[in-house]
Amino acid sequence: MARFVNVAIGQLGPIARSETRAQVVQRLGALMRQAHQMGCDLIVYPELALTTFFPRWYIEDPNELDAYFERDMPGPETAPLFELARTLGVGFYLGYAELAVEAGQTHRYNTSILVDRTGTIVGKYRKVHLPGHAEHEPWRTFQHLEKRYFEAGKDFPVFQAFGGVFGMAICNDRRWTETYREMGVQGVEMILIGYNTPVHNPPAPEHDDLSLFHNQLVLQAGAYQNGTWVVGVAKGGIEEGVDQIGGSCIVAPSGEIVAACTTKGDELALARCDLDLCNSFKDTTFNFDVHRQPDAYRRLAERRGPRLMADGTPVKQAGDAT
Ligand code: CDT
Repeated sequence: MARFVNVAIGQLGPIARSETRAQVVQRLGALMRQAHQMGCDLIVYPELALTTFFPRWYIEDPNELDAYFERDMPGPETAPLFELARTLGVGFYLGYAELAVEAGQTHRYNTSILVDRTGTIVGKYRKVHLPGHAEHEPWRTFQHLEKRYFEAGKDFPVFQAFGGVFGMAICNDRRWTETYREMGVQGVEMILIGYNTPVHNPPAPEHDDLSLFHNQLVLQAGAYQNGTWVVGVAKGGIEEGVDQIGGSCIVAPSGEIVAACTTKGDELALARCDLDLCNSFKDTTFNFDVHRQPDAYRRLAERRGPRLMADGTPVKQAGDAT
């Protein structure tokens, strides 16, 4: 039996700092209703989809910072979205800032969840590749303080859902080959990725004109090289003075874009995704069991880069005293 999943991109335009959770959940619900009318099983929302992208500010008041985080999921303000999902029979991916108390300790993560058509959470992912910086850098036109506000997640789990194998990633994760491959070796068939990407990257303004190209490049390469569907969803437009790219799209396992948004506002784009299309790639060119050579890739897990081992100690160079 064919395994089709009707997927909707639920792209968002800017969320103002003053916008309440209730107002945002209304917007998410409106997109979900439209997606349902068009026969969708699943809608994918962006990273940190419940608030403005607050890591652009250096926030010193802990109460102000914590107000951007969810302590419960669903919580009082997000429960209506879960109820709507259950009523309509539409699942969703949602990115949000998570405040978790684990063994008496408070942790903060940049998180996404996968919710099935009964409104039940079937997967949670915590962002691994946190971009930006940890200290206030006033020279920047805006901050990118993810390394200050979040702890990094530890792995890339996959989940049985919607009749297939699903994985999640968040924004900067999509630029890293390892993100896709970690899920590829677990047989992933669809990877859902929300993002907030400013057009301008203060340390590398020479990349600004390439920001949409790089978005497509990594989503398409990740899909093809792992024989998986990839769904990338933006929060786009000018949010609190920062211009963020749109470019949300659904990429087939062939690497081809099969649906895309054309604006930088709240917008749906849809595709009927056949999960069995993955097999054409997973059974041939990218049959990992036949062709991968993990023994030749050991440095990937051992080293962080040319100079440091994964634990942060320096790489021993030939000739170094032992
Ligand atoms: N949110 C997020 O991860 N944004 C980063 C900005 C990095 S600047 C190149 C991204 O990778 O889009």
